[in-house]
Amino acid sequence: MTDTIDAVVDSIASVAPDVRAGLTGRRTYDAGANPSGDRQLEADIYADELLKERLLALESVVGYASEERGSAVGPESDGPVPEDDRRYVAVDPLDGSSNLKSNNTMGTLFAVYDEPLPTDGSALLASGFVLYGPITTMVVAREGTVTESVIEEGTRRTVDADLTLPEEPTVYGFGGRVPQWREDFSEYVSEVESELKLRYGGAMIGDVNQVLTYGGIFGYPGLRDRPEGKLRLCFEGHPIAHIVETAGGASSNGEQSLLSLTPDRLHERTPLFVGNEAYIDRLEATLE
Ligand code: FDP
Repeated sequence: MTDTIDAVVDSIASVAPDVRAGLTGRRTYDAGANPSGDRQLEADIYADELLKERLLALESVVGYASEERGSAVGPESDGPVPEDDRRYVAVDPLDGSSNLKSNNTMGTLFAVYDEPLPTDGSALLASGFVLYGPITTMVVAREGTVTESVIEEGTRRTVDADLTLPEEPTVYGFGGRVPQWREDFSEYVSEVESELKLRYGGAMIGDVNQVLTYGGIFGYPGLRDRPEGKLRLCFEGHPIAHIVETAGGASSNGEQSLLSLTPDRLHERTPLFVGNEAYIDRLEATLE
């Protein structure tokens, strides 16, 4: 199992410089929309193709699901992979890609499962993300540990072998337009904003990485006009919950851990909250 996960992580690290280099010149919207109805940038499609090719070239990866595709795809020729060795990878090729136009942070998010998607959070073996910030970093959660590396020429150099959430939280960021927030959520936010400092950049990975670095809470709530929220359980909810929970924090859809949820559909959305446990507990206690 570890070998396959290593291969997936190495493969994503090695493709990261190509994804990053390909962003220049792909900042315009393509004619299409992804299965969730979001407009696609040329960069979304480019990153998705690169990741699909590299990941499906790995022997044990028999399924590739992406936020940019309607359904999961497999390798062109089926190798004789024993059932126990089969791995299924879910990828958000460019999370926060609307930040490309304004040249702000975004990233690539992935999760490795031992069951075909959609499936529940307990089938997650590893998860992680690449962050295309001023430098390119990678955070990976597996076997109870979160590591942070810097990616240099496609290779990882570990900078923190045991990343944990700081005990003293500092920052918060919440998505969605304020008039669309529900009253109970607004009540919670007014408490949080008197205690923590606002940091919202518009790319979930960038905003969650601030929480991992400084402690606090990130959330994209269910809205009055969109009770299911914006973010997707398989591609964003499960992996980010797995990373934050492994780093000693907590996750929630407002009621329970995101890892305890089983999606019915590949592109199902969910309200999403991650951060220090005390803030998640208070959130769950405040939301009706
Ligand atoms: P984007 O649409 O740019 O891909 O995945 C969806 C996402 O970004 C998240 O990364 C981000 O947290 C959220 O949407 C931002 O939504 P708002 O524009 O509503 O703030």
